[in-house]
Amino acid sequence: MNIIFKQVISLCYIGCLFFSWNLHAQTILDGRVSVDFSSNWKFRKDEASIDHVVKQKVQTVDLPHSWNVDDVMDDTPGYFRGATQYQNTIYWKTSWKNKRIVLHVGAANQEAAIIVNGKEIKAHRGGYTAFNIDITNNLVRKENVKNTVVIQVTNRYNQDIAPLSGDFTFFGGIYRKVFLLLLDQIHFADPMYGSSGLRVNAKVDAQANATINLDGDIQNTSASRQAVVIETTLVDSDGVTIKTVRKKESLKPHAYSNFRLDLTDIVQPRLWSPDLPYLYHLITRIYDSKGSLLDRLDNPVGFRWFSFDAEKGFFLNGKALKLIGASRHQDFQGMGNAVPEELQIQDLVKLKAMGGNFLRVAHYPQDPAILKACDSLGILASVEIPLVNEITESPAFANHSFQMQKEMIRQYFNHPSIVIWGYMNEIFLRPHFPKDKDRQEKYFKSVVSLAQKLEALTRSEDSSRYTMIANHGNFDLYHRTGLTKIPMLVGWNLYPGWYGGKIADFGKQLEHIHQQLPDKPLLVTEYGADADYRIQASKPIRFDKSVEYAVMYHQGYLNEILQKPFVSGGAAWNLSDFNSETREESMPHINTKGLLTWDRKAKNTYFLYQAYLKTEPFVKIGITHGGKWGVRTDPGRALTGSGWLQLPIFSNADSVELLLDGVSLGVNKPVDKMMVWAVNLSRGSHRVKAVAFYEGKLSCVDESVMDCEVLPYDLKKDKDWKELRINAGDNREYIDSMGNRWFPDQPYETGSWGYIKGEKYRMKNTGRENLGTDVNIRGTGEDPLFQTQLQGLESYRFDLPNGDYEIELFFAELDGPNHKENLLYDLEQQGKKKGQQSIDRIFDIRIGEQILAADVNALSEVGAFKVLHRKFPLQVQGDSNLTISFIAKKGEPMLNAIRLKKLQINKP
Ligand code: GCB
Repeated sequence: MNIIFKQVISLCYIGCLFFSWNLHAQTILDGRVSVDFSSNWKFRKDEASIDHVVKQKVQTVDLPHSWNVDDVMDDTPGYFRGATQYQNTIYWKTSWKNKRIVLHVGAANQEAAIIVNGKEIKAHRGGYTAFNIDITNNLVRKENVKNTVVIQVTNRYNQDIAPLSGDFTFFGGIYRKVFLLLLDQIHFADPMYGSSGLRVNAKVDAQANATINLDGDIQNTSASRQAVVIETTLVDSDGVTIKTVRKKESLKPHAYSNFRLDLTDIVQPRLWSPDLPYLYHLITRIYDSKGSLLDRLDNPVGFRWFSFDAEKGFFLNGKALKLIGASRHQDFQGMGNAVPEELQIQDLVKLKAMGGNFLRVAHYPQDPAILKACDSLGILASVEIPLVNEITESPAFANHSFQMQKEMIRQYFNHPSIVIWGYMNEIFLRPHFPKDKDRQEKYFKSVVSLAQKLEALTRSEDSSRYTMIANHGNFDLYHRTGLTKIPMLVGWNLYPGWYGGKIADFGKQLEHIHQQLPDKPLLVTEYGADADYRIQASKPIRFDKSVEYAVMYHQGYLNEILQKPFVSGGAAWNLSDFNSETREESMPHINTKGLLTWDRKAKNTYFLYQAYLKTEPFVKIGITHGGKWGVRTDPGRALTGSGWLQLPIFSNADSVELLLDGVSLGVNKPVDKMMVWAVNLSRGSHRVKAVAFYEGKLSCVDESVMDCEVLPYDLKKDKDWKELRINAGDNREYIDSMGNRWFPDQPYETGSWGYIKGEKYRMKNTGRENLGTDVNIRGTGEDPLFQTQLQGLESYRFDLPNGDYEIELFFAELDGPNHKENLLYDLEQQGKKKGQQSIDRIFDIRIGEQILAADVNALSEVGAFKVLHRKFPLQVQGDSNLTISFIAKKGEPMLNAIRLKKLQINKP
């Protein structure tokens, strides 16, 4: 590929200069130029891995790129984790004669080797930080001569590189952009850690005395000693110069030199805070002895001071501030981790719009654009390296961890939004040697010793921020091993009311931790509940994965976090749903704890946060997937085709008035920022309007059009129903990918419809609240519909008017051997075995004496965890009822879903 330098974006990964430059231009601008080298890479996979057939054809791809976008979503367990290569071409230009050409790779997961013209010149390990490699001497430096650059990348398991395991997908690829930096012989550079070479330490005290200590490295690649002037200028956001300092340096040939410049007596600077994230800029330049510019970098400067207090929480600029926000994973639906920057930044815009002031960048460093957005939006951040669940007790593992920690700190150092460096997450979740207690104690000691070293390293790299380790709820283990003593701040990932226990246990757990560690500042680094946006529950219970339960859960947690002064803050897990290939549950491969969906649509939990956190008036009528609401009739209402709906409304107002089709339904007061309004609705479309009042004054409104589907109770009297969709063996409603709502089933009542006999399927070997199985149902995306089941039913009866109908029956065998491991995070289930014996069942389906289907055996016909679908046209005559009988021949009959369509009603 010929690099066409039509447009050169100088990002310098810190500064942000925009200018155009043509490849054929004779002169190159002074200073550094950054050329986007992300297009037209020839990509191919190199070896077979797991059971995927590879050695694929060469594809042309642009960066960011990931090779796991599709295979993480298929029904085959695992995804390609192996070797690949990306190849591109650089045509040398004479105008580059005096330049150094540095390849800057934003991120390649997780091991990369750079080969230029057949020679390997650098390897980098670790998938979440950037690296630079000066390739000048490896290029054939003749006009228009082709140079080949190959980047070999593998995301294979490597026991020496973190993360070893985790509840997220290790997408392979060069998933951030690659740039060619065209630099002068003398330039800012970091010899080892991929940073720009500048570390800006801006300090301000309570009396508003501010200083900036600038620490930097310059590389002189020339063969002679060079006299230079280094100059740094602080400008305000309008570009007005506040202060400039400069110094002369004499740079040794072929060497790096360190320099320090201090800007003192910066009087009364404007402070940086979430409310007013005021940014200054520090522009640092190198000039040669004749005054020509050699290099220039821009860095944001935010003046702020902060502290964590074990009793009183977090303080910013002398004022208490509860840190509230979310953790973020970096993937996006249909893209893996290869997400354009503009889209990533939207996450931060959404976090800010939620009222959040804190981002936990979890569990690894993310695109610098994310931290840049935190700086400019006023979101405080913690960043960490991916030491998750476990370690390898090897010097290689430790050394890579140190390298990653240093890369993270140096590459992200200049972001004023960062207040915390983290380095371990739930590191005792997967303790090695479970059967050998003595050896396990040694393993714990290895972890503690690694933590001590990382702690020392972090403090020596940056004494201006706090250090943090995030632990899971096993307090005693972290406490007794001494891990809680090491960092300056301890993070806790707490899930009572989700994986086990009750929501109310959360507050008690916090009290307990605080009592045991009274001197240690505490942050709730994770809490969350699965919220599959397609599932709705009128009586939410733990682990039902309904959005309604998640709303209750977050409400309970927010109350505790906001009320307890010793809690510095909380980060909801997670800002958005994210991919975790090994997870199954209701939405296979997705962790649905997001406040936003995987493609970043708001769930009702997000609106709850807005109601809690926004300072301006806020009211929002809850939403439902696909915009259709489900209303259930009761016997008395059958004629009108109407029923009651529990409508959630989120608001920080004193009171809210609700209007339905222009008619007031009265005024209510939100409790804990929400209300669930029982609204009587008929089939069809309705306009609802919520009007919020503060101190008696109307302040804001929200309006919405509700499209209501009414579930008929009396199929004869209710003339307008067209289709009855039933989610058998389930209490929850499910909205399928076509936007159709499947209602919970009910036992048969005279004059209505329902099952006769039968019980809801429950997973065996589990103590958890369970609704059906948590195993992926293969060949369908509608898992929640088929994961539940009615077992041992005798018949399903509908009292119907005479006419023509179509009935569809869906069966899925939910027991049988499966590949699934217990979810590691579900601590209650550890040690319990998955993979039950198949149940042998055969049954006939009949209507009266007529056999609809004989010897139904889902296991032999389609196999376990797959859907068997049967459809029958039917005529109902005579006694006006349709009874579908399930006659057991072996085992118990079962039914997962049923759909009845009305085709034509006979005239009486
Ligand atoms: C945790 C982990 C996080 C998981 C989360 C969950 O404690 O730190 O990586 O994704 O729980 O959803 O179970």
